[in-house]
Amino acid sequence: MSGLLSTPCLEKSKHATLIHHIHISFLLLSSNHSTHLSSLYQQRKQEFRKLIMASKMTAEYEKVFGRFDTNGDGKISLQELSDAMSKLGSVSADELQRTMAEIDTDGDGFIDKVEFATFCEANPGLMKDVAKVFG
Ligand SMILES: [Ca+2]
Ligand SMILES: [Ca+2]
Repeated sequence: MSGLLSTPCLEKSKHATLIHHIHISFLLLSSNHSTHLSSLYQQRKQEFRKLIMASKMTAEYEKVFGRFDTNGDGKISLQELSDAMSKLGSVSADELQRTMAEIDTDGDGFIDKVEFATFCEANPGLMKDVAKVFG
């Protein structure tokens, strides 16, 4: 049993080191403006987001995210958020827009897993209620 338990810990510290490395190159690249480096920077940024996601996304968040993301494309649209929120109780269009704006921090109109996990972490009480309804 202890052997089984030690694996996720190792994985976690490996992630932490990787995140650290990528974060450093991220900082270095962001100070340079050449086109080549800026595309590299975009790539790094994506890798960085994936790593953040891997370290933040717990099994519980995954499960709740899956309930919201009904078409399974890996992001939550305004319509999917609306469907999910109506299951929790009635919400006005205004509340829906505000919730979307609050969670969708990069403003692309969709909630991705990083944004979702960040919101879950910031609102543990709310997420418990949500998990009860969708769990
Ligand atoms: Ca979706
Ligand atoms: Ca977004």
